[in-house]
Amino acid sequence: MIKRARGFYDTFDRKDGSRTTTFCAGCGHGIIHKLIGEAMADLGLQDRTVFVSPVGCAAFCYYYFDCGNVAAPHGRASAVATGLSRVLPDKVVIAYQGDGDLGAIGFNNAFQAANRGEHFACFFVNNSLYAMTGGQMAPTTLPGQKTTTTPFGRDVVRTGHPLRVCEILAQLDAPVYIERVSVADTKRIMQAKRAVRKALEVQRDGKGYAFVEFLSPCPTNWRMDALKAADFVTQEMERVFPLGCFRDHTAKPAAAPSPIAIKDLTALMQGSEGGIDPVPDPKFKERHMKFSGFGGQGVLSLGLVVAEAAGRGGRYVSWFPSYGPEQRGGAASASVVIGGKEIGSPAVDAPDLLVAMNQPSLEKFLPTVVKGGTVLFEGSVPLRPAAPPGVTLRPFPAMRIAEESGTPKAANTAFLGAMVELGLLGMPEADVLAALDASFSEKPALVERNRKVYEAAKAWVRNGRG
Ligand SMILES: Cc1ncc(C[n+]2csc(CCOP(=O)(O)OP(=O)(O)O)c2C)c(N)n1
Ligand code: SF4
Repeated sequence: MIKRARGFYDTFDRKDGSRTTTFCAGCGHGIIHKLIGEAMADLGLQDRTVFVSPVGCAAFCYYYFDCGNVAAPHGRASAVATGLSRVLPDKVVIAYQGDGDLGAIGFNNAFQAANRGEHFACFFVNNSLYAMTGGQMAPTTLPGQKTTTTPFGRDVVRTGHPLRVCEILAQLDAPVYIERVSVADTKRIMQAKRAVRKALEVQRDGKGYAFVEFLSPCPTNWRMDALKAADFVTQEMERVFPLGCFRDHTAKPAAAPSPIAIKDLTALMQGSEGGIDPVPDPKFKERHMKFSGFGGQGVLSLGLVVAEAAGRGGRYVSWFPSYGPEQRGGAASASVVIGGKEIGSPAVDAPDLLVAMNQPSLEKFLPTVVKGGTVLFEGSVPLRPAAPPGVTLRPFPAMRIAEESGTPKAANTAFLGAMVELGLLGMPEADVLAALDASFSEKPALVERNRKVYEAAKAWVRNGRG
């Protein structure tokens, strides 16, 4: 009977219940997985470990490792590991990334995490190309190496030189441990084993950032058998990527604290004042709202105030911003979901309430509003679209009211007043006002000015003009 590797699930039920991995024969990923699993188990870290899987041939790490698992988008494992290690400072966090994942699309994420000295172990698998997608050139491809996108061999004049990630990270002050190893033969695997263990000990002891690069064969895309692929690693790859330890500060006595270890996640989620726990209310019909306009008009803040007010009333809420590349002037929107139970998705594709503060957002989102829904839009827009069947259109001169009230930038607050007066929010006004005031906690001078705009908007609606 084949003994299972330590640190792995008994059977890979997330895959197919078997004990076989998805890796090709002779692939380095399988060896590296085994080294990590064993070290994690031997050091007694399994219950404390959160493993971040990348995109690439190792995308399915969560099939195998018997520990906490999170899957990251392509190139983002170091960013996800940063978040995890900061909110869960007592955990051991591992990011596992390929050379396409870390060296190309995710290089900046990985580099900045190393530079900040984030508290996780980054295991970097360098097989010199993008394996999962069929063997395209990666930043680590050797000069002259043939890949599907460099069929005549990598030409460094056209495509640059191989990226030596260990050497680059070794220029940074923060990393505690950096080593390049290989899994091409038994002797090298034993060194790799020591490196994996050391990187995990750095995590166990809270010392900081550890990085291990593995030179790893990919027989399939190199179009070689396993033995030839192992030779390619030792004879070709090692010439460009010399093995060795580039940094070892592990003997330093003082453990460095995580950059901003967030000790109490609950307190963070609830805000510094301490929040209100949501109250389950199965009868409450989930609301979907969209606040949209130009960046700089305060649509994101408007959504935040509405979400905050609903939260103060004991509802489950989500607030999901979306903005264009421009800081000012681009399209921006905030999706707010308010529920009586935990919210499945914060995305709002079919709002029952739309606030549109400009023409483009009105035109963009109006067709998405559900039957029975309401659209409150800036009355000065030049073109009034027709209302879709069953949708109520309400023009509202928010900009003029804000201007006449002395705070032209507070058109978003004018919309808030109008929504309350029209009964569109379905929540106590006291919660809305508390949320509005709280949104200016760092600029108290704006509280009264926004209240003035808010009251003017309500008066405008009350006087029958809404
Ligand atoms: C955002 C995004 N862009 C592109 C892809 C396609 N893609 C999947 S895996 C991969 C390359 C993975 O290469 P590497 O990180 O070297 O891992 P390997 O497969 O070699 O283990 C790419 C480009 C994707 N999944 N997501
Ligand atoms: S394609 Fe290459 S990296 Fe991917 S599993 Fe096969 S041998 Fe491993």
